[in-house]
Amino acid sequence: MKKKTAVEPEIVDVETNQSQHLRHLLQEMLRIRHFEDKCAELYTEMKIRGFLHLYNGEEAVAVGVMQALQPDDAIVATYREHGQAIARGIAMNIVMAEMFGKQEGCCRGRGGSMHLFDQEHRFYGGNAIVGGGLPLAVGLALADKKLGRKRVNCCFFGDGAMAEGEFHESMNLAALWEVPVLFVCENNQYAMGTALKYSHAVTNLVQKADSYGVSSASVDGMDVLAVESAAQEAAAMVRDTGKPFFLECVTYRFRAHSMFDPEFYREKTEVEQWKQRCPIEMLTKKLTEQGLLSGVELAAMERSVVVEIENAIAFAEAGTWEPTAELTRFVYSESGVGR
Ligand SMILES: Cc1ncc(C[n+]2csc(CCOP(=O)(O)OP(=O)(O)O)c2C)c(N)n1
Ligand SMILES: [Mg+2]
Repeated sequence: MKKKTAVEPEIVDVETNQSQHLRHLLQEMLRIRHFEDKCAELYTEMKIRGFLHLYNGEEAVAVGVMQALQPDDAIVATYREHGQAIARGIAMNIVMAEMFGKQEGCCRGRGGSMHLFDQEHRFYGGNAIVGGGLPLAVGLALADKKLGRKRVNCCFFGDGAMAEGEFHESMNLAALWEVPVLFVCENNQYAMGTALKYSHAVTNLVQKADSYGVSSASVDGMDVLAVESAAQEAAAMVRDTGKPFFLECVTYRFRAHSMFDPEFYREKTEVEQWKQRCPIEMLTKKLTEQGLLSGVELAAMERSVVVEIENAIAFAEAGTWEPTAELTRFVYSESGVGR
């Protein structure tokens, strides 16, 4: 047998790496989709309480953007953030336990669906206030600038947030101070029951970034590969220049705004039309046509996702409620206290 020497170059099969990566993207989107569908069921069973906003249809945005981020980068999200948390790598067990309100959750069950937070993953929430994450991201970016750290602070927010004062103040300061924020607008065309055209005088959203002198791009948010490549370019620009960038991802939510929404404001045919461009189905089709995914592989992928979710539910069910004696803990900050 030929002995391998230290100087022999590694044979890297680029083709295999690429196809593995594509399958990884598909798997990540499937994990989010199934997680969300299960959460809807658990909500009707009253295992999950409070408000619940699901991400079905928008998976390509979180998964695509997350590929461009490094472990040191920070993420700020909205109340529709399960997808970002899962794609960032926060264990599904921990996310599910948080949804159940159990102590084993990432916020000891005190945050729930809308307030997922995880220090280790630099995941700064989960925010119930529309536009509330925007100034936080600018603050995080200002800290990076002051400390001379080349990091990206990625802020996800909805089209509705762009009608809020906080969006305009944050864009203005980010541009003025030249701080590294990647603004990612998830334009799903609606803010609750209000279509974009009823709340924005100018519906071309990138124009708003242009008006602050912030570089921008708009991408098909149903195409995970397009999102990934736009996000790679945008994140590289933010990291290299230390300046903000605005990325609009045009997407659509397949489910209602929250669990209390009869959806009187949109036609079923419109929803069906968007479902024709389901990000998961589009990538599955692409991989299958290119011979990179067989039916057996897809079934195995789906099975592993189902098992992961079942395990997460079992973990959450077996979790503990925080004792009432601890009710006032964390009301004031306690330094050095872990999760
Ligand atoms: C400051 C503030 N105003 C109003 C609300 C009520 N509210 C909750 S979600 C929402 C719509 C936001 O839409 P968008 O930003 O497009 O996000 P999406 O739900 O579409 O992901 C509104 C108005 C709120 N939570 N915070
Ligand atoms: Mg919206």
